[in-house]
Amino acid sequence: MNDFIGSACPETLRNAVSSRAALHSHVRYLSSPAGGRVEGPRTGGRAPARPSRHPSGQRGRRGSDACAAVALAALLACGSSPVAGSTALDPVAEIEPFVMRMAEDHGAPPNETRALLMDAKVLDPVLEAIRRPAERKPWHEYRKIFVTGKRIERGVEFWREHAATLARAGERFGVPPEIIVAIIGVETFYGVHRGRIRVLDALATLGFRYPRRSAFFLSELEAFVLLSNEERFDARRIKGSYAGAMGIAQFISSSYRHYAIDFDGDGSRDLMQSPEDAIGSIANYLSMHGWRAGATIAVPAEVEGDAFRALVEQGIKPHASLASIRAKGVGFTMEAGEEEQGALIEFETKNGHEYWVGLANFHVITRYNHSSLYALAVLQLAERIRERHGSG
Ligand SMILES: [Ca+2]
Repeated sequence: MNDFIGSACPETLRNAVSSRAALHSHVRYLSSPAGGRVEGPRTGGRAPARPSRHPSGQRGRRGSDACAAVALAALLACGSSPVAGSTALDPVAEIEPFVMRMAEDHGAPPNETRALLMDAKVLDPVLEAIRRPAERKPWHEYRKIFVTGKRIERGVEFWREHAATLARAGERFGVPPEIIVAIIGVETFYGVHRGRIRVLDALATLGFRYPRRSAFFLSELEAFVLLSNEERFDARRIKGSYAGAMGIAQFISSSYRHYAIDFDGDGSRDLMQSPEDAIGSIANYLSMHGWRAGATIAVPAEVEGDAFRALVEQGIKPHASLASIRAKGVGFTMEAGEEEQGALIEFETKNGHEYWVGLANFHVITRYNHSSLYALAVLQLAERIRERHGSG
C-alpha cells in the first residue's frame, strides 16, 4: 500500500529486480549492504489514530524536558559515531520537537524517543529514490516489470503453498486468492524482496528532509515508534522500503497498526515472517477499504469521439454510472448493472493509449498503492495466475 511509491532502480537494474520492494531497495547505499523500498498500506491512505497514551504508560511532562539541551549534549558526546555518507538529524531543530510531540500526544518517554532519533541517519539515496517513482513510467514499461512469466509461475506456487490460508481469507473477507497472491507478488516477489533500508532511517529522512511529504512521513515515523512498542519490534533493526514499508505485504506503520491481523493464530501480527499473517492482513485491508466480494474489478474499453475525455479527467475513483459512461462514446462489456458507478482510466502505451473502466474494487486496490498502473498490474497478474493455476 502506498500513495506514491516509486522506483529507485537504475535502468540497468530494472530487469534484474522483480518487485516493488526490490525496486525500492536498489538504492545505492553507502557502506551498508543494500537499501529498501517505498510506501504502501502501504499505502497509507489515512492518518494514523492517535492513542492518548503511550503503551509504556505515563504521559510526558513538558517541564521535565527543560533540561533537554543538557541531555542532548550528553547524547552527542557519547552517541554512536556517524556512518560515512550519511548525516544525523539536527538535535534541536528536528529531534526535540518530535520528542515533545511523542511525549505530549502519547506519553512516550522523552529519553527513549530522543535516543532513538539520535540514532537515525539521513540517507540521500532515499531522497533520490522517492523522486523517481516507478509509477511515473508509461503503462507498457510498468507492466513489463510486474506481469512476467516468472512472477506468474511463482504466484501459482505461492497459491498452492498457501491454499488453505488463501481460501480462509477469501471466505472471511471476500477477496479472491489471486488478488492477494498478485499483491504479494508485485510488492515483494512473494516475500523475497522486503527492502533493506532501516525503516527508522527512511522515515526520518523523508519526514525531516522531504518537505513535500513531511507531514505524512512524520506521522508514519510517529506510528513506527508506537508500532515498535506495541509489537515489541526493535525499532533500530526493522528494515523495509525506502518509504518505510515493511514485510511480506509492505505495510507502512500506520496501516500495520490499523489493518494487520494475526491470521495464523500465534498471538502476534507478524508481517515480517508470517505469510499467513500477510495474507490475512491484505484481505483485511482491502475489506476495510470497501472490497465487494464477487464484483467486477475492471474491464477494457474502446473510445470514440471526444466526450470521453471529460471522464478521464475526473480521475480513477468511480464517479459516473456505467450508462453515462457509455453515453460518452465508451464501449465495454460488463455484467454489472448500468446504474453502478465506474471511472474511465487512460493508460499510456507504446503506440497511444488504452482504456479501462474501473469499478469500486479497482479503486480499492489503489488504496493499497495510489496508482492506476499498480492496480492494473495487480489485476492482470492475478488473472494470469488464476489461469495458470487452473481454478477458473
Ligand atoms: Ca501471527
